[in-house]
Amino acid sequence: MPNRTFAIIKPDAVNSGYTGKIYDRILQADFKILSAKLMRMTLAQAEGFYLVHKERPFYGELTTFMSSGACMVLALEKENAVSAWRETIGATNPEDAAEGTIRKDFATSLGENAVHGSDTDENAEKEIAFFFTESELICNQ
Ligand code: IDP
Ligand code: MG
Repeated sequence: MPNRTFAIIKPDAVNSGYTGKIYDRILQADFKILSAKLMRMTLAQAEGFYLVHKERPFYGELTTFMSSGACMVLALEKENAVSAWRETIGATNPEDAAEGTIRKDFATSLGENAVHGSDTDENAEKEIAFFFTESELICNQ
């Protein structure tokens, strides 16, 4: 049974005009897009979304960056969606990301690394619910 993951095309990538190219990578990797929206997070939303990183030294930098401009949030579906999407995006630091991954091709730094991907099925469901209502996940109906 396919399951779901949550993705963000981050402000650095949207601002650089990579939204369409990253959308293509999502489709090429056979993810079904259950929902997608362009939005700009408030600082409070970014702080809530990344609450798990609250104690990390980069929390302020990260939440300021994530609320600095437009991003695209997406709910994706595929067999083993969480690990499949993390493989598609590559390592957190683009310098360590494998050839052909989104972060290798579009990210500029450890902080501004083009895309987000959930790390577990449980977090994927929480993250999808943070930005989407069930009725917005239109392909799932
Ligand atoms: P992930 O996005 O690959 O799951 P996490 O460790 O969960 O990586 O970190 C969340 C996000 O925080 C990263 O994608 C990146 O944007 C940012 N980040 C992680 N480590 C650092 C750091 O050392 N400095 C600045 N930003 C960081
Ligand atoms: Mg993470």
